[in-house]
Amino acid sequence: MAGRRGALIVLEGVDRAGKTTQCCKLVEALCDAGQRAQMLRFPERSTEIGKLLSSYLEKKSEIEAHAVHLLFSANRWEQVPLIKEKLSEGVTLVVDRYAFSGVAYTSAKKLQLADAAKREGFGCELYENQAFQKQVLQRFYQLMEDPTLNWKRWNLRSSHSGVLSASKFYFSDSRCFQKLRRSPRGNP
Ligand code: 2DT
Repeated sequence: MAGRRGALIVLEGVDRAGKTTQCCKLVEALCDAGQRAQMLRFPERSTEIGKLLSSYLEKKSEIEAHAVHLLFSANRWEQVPLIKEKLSEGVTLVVDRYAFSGVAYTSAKKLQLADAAKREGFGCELYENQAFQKQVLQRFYQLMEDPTLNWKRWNLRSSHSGVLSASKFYFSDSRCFQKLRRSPRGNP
């Protein structure tokens, strides 16, 4: 009998919301519970496309807005074989940003998360300014209103929100997160 597929768990939110920390904790907790779990993050900056994105985000190069959106998408697609392989092996993947960031950030390109702005490092990268982050947060709220998407939301800190989605695109079931029903979308 074929083994069970892993779950694809996506953590989304604005910059400095604490997604990376929560992803690490989740992977650790899953592994402690005897599950096979690994973390991925997007953009994945190690690839050629990822390097272009990194340079863009670090304000070292300029890329036209439509083109950069497609590069973010391509950066996810190039990881799809790996994602499919891992999930089919039964590894649960905890993903730090995915296609929802693509939607939220691209659609927010016009600008108060005062607390986030105060944190160390805020302002180093292209999108790290308060007004833009506010727009992004509004886009995430709009995405969360879609009843066909299976979002779970929790407050990481008093004024920050994280959003968690389970996508059906690459997994069929989840042992650890049975409450997370499949969502009908999840395109890279
Ligand atoms: P990190 O600081 O989490 O590395 O994110 N972004 C990300 C987009 O604009 N579109 C996308 O599709 C994705 C995945 C969000 C770097 C920045 O990249 C943005 C913040």
